[in-house]
Amino acid sequence: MSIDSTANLDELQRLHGREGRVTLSRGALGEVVDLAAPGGTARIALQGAQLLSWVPAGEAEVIWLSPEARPQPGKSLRGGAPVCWPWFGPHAEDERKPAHGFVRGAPWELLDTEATAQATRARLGFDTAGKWRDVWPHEARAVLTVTLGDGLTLALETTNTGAEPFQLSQALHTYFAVAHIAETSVQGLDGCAYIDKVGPEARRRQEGMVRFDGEVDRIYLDPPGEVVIRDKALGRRIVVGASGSRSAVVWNPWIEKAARLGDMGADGFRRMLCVETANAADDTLTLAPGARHVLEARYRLERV
Ligand code: TA6
Repeated sequence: MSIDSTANLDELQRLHGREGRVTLSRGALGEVVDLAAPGGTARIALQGAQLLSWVPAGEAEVIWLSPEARPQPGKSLRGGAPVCWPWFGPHAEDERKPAHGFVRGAPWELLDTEATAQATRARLGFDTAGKWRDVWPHEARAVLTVTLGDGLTLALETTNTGAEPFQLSQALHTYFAVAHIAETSVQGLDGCAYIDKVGPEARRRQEGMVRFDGEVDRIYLDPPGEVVIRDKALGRRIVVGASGSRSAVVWNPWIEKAARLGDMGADGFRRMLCVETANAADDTLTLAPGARHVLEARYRLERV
């Protein structure tokens, strides 16, 4: 459902709004759903089902959004948590197809919302329903459930609604806010094999923590458990738990690539780090007709 009039926005608010917990609005970032719960607040854009903000109670923003983020139809905002689906990165056979699939800049439907004593939830859906056949010759439904409680959970469920199996690679491409990338490190990947995408593609093994003094673009294979962003300057850790995933992407574009991207803002690369919960590379799945798969990322913030 795309929202193209104030009346529709009012209608959505009537259907899905919840006093003090779920609010729909339209502003500079397009149509957004604001969630509030005792544990904090979150914001999701209806275009791309893109998480734009998560602020745990009493804390500073956890999600990085470029100061130059401007809504454009068909394109995700730079930052937040774009949904890369039904493929991650460049298309395997046809590089003219959009990178990271075709739903991150497309309108999603707000399916329902829920508020309990502890949590507020919104579910957004996207159905290929034949409409995307020239880009992707399969039929599938994606449902993203965003649950805001003490932490924040993104669960992306894919169902093969067609008659043929298809390959699925995907990522919850979350941009986290950090005080300074050079004082940030990532723990939990020591000993993991990874595909290094900077320069000629190569397979390597992580030794110790991931640190940043240049471009990093890696697909880690089989991370053993939680991946932790240690932000020394802010005195906090962002803990990323996952299920339905056997790969994690760590990305910072650094200076030149950030300049090439053109929408990162001055020095934006210093303030962000992507840790993406994925099914990518060796972790690409095959989904049989009727089969479903849930990729889940669970975030919590810890003070150190
Ligand atoms: O996940 C890392 C990555 O695939 C990088 O290679 C990088 O260029 C990035 O995502 C952002 O892609 P985008 O298409 O949003 O510019």
